[in-house]
Amino acid sequence: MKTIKTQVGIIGAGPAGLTLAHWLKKHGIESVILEHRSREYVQARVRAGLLEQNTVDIYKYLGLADRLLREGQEHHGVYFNFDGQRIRIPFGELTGGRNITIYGQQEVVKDLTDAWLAGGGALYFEAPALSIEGFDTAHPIIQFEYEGEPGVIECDFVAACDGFHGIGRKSLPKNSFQEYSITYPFGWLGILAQVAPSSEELVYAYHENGFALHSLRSSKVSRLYLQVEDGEQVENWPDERIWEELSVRLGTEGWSLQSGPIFEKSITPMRSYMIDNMQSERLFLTGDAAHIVPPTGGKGLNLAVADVKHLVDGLVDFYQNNSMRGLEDYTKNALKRIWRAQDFSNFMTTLFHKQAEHGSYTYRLQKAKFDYIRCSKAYATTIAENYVGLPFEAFI
Ligand code: RFL
Ligand code: PHB
Repeated sequence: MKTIKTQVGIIGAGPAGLTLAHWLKKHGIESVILEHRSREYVQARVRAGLLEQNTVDIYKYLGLADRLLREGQEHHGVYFNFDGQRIRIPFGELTGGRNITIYGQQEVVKDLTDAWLAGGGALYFEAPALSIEGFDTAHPIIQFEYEGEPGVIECDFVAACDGFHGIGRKSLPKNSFQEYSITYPFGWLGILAQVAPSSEELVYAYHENGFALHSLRSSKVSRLYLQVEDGEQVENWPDERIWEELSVRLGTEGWSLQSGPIFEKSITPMRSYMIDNMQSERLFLTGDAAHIVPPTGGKGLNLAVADVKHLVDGLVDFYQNNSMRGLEDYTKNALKRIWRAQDFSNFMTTLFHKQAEHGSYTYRLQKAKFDYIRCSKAYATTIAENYVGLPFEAFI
């Protein structure tokens, strides 16, 4: 049996786990990461693209933003389309200069993994954590498997950064938290295509056929999404149908969508989920392990990084001042932003997705919101500040 001793045992090498490990290292706190999947699998997993200002600032502070700043694209505004009519929300003017950056999640994961391993960090791939025990004592352990052999991490604290399907949440004592969730009756079909983006900034569109989003990854790669029926199969969406539908839904006067070879295609269900207690004694959950939001506001990865900030604050307080105070307040500190993101993601989702008959009462409320954003700087400002991400001071 392999036994590893460390200060913080981290489960999951997604954005949350990797960011936590780097940030702890910056404060001289040791950690070991276990990752269920292979390095290739994790780095090929196509997901987020929108990084908030806070997230980029954190990676700059951690010295992990060289490639992000070189290859990521800073955006100063976003387009909203409604029934073919387009408006632009300018971030700089409405948020005092805060922006978003488009940079693929798998690139973030690659940069953080490379830097962690290059710095001699411990990270075991294909090493699933099987159980978390003794977190109600000062000596928790994580049982895991590696190369067919059982292993144990003995640590001071366990950080479950293991995503929505991980073991972290299942390990919390029953009745120690309340769950909140909504399942939306639609999903997103997402594609990556070898074609220059048709818009320099993102376009979110409501159309009577459903929602569409134009995003991008580079000057040669576009990322696009379509609202599809719940339970829809990728096989029903040949490339021509996807381009046709994107073109119709995103269409606006004087603008046309360029198409190209599609090299990634997948369908994601849309749901909101969260728990109101993300910790128990010496076990802490961060990121998707504790909450998920529909991707319409681009918040999931950013929330994961914000959770990590609060957990690092608590752990630093413990190791520097021998105080559990910051750790005890971890959930309380993280929850305010999580609820804000739940609300904003729900707002964006219900504003842009087709939920009822075109022309119905629900549709008219959506249109009334869009018309109000168009003419009210105050309304546009609340959207812009949520979209680029509120500063940490906003939640104190
Ligand atoms: P992850 O990324 O799921 O990582 C968890 C890791 O834990 C591993 N794991 C285990 N390891 C060891 N032992 C076990 N027992 C384990 N169980 C699980 C898993 O293999 C995995 O590697 O969670 P994390 O780190 O919390 O990060 C969260 C983000 O991945 C997620 O919120 C975002 O991708 C959401 N999201 C977006 N977020 C944004 O901020 N901006 C966006 O633009 C954005 N777009 C999106 C998105 C998510 C999408 N999908 C596919 C859900 C677009 C889409 C389509
Ligand atoms: C993406 O580029 O993948 C992306 C951008 C904005 C969103 C969701 C996803 O709201």
